[in-house]
Amino acid sequence: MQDYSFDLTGRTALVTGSSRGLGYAIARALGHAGASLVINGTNTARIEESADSLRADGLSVRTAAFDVTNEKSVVEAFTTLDAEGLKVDILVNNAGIQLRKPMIDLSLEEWRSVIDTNLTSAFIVGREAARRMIPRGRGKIINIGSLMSGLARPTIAPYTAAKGGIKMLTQAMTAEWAAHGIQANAIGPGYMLTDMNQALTSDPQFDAWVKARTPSRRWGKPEELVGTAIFLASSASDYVNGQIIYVDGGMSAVI
Ligand code: GCO
Repeated sequence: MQDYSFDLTGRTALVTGSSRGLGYAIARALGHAGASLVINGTNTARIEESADSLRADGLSVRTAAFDVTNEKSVVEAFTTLDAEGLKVDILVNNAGIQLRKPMIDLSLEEWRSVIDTNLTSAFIVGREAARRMIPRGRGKIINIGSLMSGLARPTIAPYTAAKGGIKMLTQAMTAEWAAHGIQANAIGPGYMLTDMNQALTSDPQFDAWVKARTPSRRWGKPEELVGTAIFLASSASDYVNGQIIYVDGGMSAVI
């Protein structure tokens, strides 16, 4: 009988941008579901610290410090994992930044830094992972999109464009890789209580707007997103492909 469980035992998961926030929460949950972890970031000290706290939780963790926007360092990181016989079965493209500024005041460099980190990175890291998953005939790719994969608000244009791109990149991955046994899907977090949203949660007006605009009348907690990640990383989602699952308290469903 084919295993359609949520058990990730024997699988290895690479989560980009996983030293804190949503990435850390997702990595921790995949670890507790049985996966061995490769956590990533650019700040070596910070990912070592995060790795230690995950190991203290009894999880098997390896760190991989590389810049997801730098093609050479991504290729080198995967070559190092290959040399150690480490196969990435599950890739979570989570690394991302936010920049809040009216578009007319935005420089091309600022635009490009957000697009590179939030979109191009998923192509670069996704391509390296798929080059290894395709010969194995199986693999899971989970791209972290956003409510902004389908909706916009003022002052976050590059982020919105990148997250919209993530939704369609996910579908493009499905179009090219599903026949090789890869499932590529996305998650669209709503307004979550993360460091990235610190400036918003501490703004009483914005806080009130989120609570009024969200059908669940509250912000989401990172832990409320990880179940969806485990589902999309496991055999339970073997026939789910090219989808985005919004975890947003109903915000994208209701005007
Ligand atoms: C903002 C926030 C959002 C959230 C999230 C919502 O400035 O509106 O940063 O972009 O982070 O993406 O899904």
